Amino acid sequence: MSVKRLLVITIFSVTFAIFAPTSLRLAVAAGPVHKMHTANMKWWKAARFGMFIHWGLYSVPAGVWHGKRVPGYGEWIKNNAHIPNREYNALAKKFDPVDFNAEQWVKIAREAGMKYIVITSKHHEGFCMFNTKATHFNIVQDTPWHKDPLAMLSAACRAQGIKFCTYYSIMDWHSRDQLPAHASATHPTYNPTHFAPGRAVAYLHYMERQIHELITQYHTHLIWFDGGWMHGWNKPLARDLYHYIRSIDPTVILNNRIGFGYGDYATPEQHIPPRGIPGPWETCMTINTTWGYVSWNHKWKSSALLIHHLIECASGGGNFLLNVGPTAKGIIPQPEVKRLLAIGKWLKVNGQAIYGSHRTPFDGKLSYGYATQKPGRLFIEVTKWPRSHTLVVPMRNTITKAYLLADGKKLKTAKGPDGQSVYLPSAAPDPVATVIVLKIADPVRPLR
Ligand code: FHN
Repeated sequence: MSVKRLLVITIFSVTFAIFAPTSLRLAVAAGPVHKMHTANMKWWKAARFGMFIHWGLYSVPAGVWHGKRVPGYGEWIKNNAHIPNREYNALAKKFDPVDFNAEQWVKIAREAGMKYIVITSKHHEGFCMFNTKATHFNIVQDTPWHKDPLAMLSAACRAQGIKFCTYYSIMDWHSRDQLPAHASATHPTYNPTHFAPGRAVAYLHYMERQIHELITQYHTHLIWFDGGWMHGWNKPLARDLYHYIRSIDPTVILNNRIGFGYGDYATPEQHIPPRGIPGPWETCMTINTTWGYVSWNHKWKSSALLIHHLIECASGGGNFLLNVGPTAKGIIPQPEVKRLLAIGKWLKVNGQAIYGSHRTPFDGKLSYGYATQKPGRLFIEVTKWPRSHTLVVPMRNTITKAYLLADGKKLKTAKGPDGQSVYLPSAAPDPVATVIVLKIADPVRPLR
């Protein structure tokens, strides 16, 4: 590994996440993962594409407080608009997601080609989106709806062959065990919180009760921790939590934001590390520029860009966890659904190049797109159709067969000084990304 790459990785691991009060900062949290991996990473590595769901009380104000747009992520509104606890808690009485339909949400994920769902069971706001005995501040007890969306989603996932997973924030703006950065009756700033004196272990036990519920009630396949930058979260606490989870169910996958080197995979956020990073990793990303629903945020990424992002993740050996932010009524916004279905349509034709694939064998960037591979096959995802209608693949291997993945149409090839040339049709069959399959007898021997 180059010194530059090592430096980048080190910076990732140190930058767990630092937030300015009303920030829209893009946190990065990648870095070394703990030696004790769960043995159960196989499905996750093959999955490549998952759905992140940020849904909580924050979907009620939807980015507007006292008639004013609040800049920043929707799920940060309690912090960013400096909302006192009493006022924020009252939002629960207005949270009535009568249009929620678990089967439909899971169907959208399935049709998008996603293999797992990670939903916020508790975000920084502290509101629990599941039936917990550890606090009444939860969707079943505190809202007029009185239902448990995680139970319904977990069942729908099981029925539709999708892995059900949960997000859990260590930082908690509601808990009495944590104190806000700047306490004020009228204008508090929560982030970053710190433990109330002597309350760290009590809070650890609260978390353990809830994690136990997530594992035993909902059979979460993975726990996606976050918010570990709160002051006081330390290695002994992370270690205890880690071993506690392993003792209940050693197959549960954990992301690395439990902190201090624990966890199974790295989690770059809102960016894709060029050509990936060593070890398992997953980029999480928003479709617009917020995780939680914001009624006035319409900065949608195009379907083409999202497909390119998915390919780039797979090409770097990583997963892509793409977020949706449902409304307070329980609807996944239409612009998100539209994009997800477009990705699903592309994956229906080209999924072989993505699911269960391995990272590119090439160190350098390919001018015309990306590469992924499986034993005996190299896939080239062409995102920039070359004007010369020729791909030069920088490898020594002889190609035994070349064809378009979409329709099996054979392509001519020839050996040249810079590698293997593949002769393409004059126009790209798929302007977003056309996949070329190259059959080869041996593992790829790159020229650069
Ligand atoms: O602060 C959160 C943010 O709201 C969102 O949940 C993202 C998703 O990865 N994680 C945190 C920032 O790193």
